Amino acid sequence: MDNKKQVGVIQVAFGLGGCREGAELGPRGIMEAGLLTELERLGYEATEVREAVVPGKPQLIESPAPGKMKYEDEVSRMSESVSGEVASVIGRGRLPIVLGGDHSVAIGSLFGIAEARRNLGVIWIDAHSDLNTEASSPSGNAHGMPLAVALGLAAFKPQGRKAPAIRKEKLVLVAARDLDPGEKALIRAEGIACFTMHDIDKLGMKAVMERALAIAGEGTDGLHVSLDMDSLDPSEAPGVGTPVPGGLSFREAHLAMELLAESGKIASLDIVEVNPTLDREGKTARLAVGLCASLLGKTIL
Ligand code: 6HN
Ligand code: MN
Ligand code: MN
Ligand code: MN
Repeated sequence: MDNKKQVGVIQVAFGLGGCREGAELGPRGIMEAGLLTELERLGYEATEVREAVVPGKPQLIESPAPGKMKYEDEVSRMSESVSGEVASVIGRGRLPIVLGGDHSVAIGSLFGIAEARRNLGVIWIDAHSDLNTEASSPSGNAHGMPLAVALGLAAFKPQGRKAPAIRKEKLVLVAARDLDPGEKALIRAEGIACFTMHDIDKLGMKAVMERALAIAGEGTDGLHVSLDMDSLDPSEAPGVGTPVPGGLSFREAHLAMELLAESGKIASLDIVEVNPTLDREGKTARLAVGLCASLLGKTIL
């Protein structure tokens, strides 16, 4: 596996895939909460910081068409830049950390990573399943669609990239509690592993992560963790665009990261949906940094 002591941070200041303004300020919020200092403390050297090229809001905003992704062109250009940055960070033996931005930035990371690792395992930690296609989406928002795009189920295809980027057998959803009807039907029909909050309540996070690792971690050549900060309970992570009550506690989220770190299989990471304009004095951004540290090997003792 790659030299794990070098990382590349890719800032993606993009929020047009979500429904509220402010997610585009997420990367800056996370950096200001001390991500680089924390990485240095963990022994990561010469961390490289890059910025994806992201389009702003278009002058002329098309009226949203049913069955179409909102800001499709902007999402397309953003994805192209992010996947290029991610592929180049991996190409130089570094572990990519993609800072969102809304969760549509993961379209870029998944397609970029897939270039290097065709046999990718994915752990998606999120209140939502982000499996909407343009047809099933209630909102048209791209941040509800990245997994459908990566699985090759959506009409939207990233330019010049081979879909699917991931395999449904090697995808695990964790912390789900707000699924749209089309998403539920898809999870059942495709047999996608989904550990809901109900499962976490019943089994405990340790058992859930062991099962998740058995599904996504075995027979794959590296694990991608996509951490949507709305997986946490809004009392811990108020600064997100689509909060859903009944989420992960502070310790459940850290334990998940610690167990993933112990697996030794983590090859890439997204931290998304931090919205500093909705945050309370940087609480969500600081939690994001703490969780990233736990995932990259920080232990209590
Ligand atoms: N996220 N399922 C809803 C939708 O609009 O498709 C919410 C999606 C939220 C996406 O938080 O990354
Ligand atoms: Mn999400
Ligand atoms: Mn979410
Ligand atoms: Mn919903």
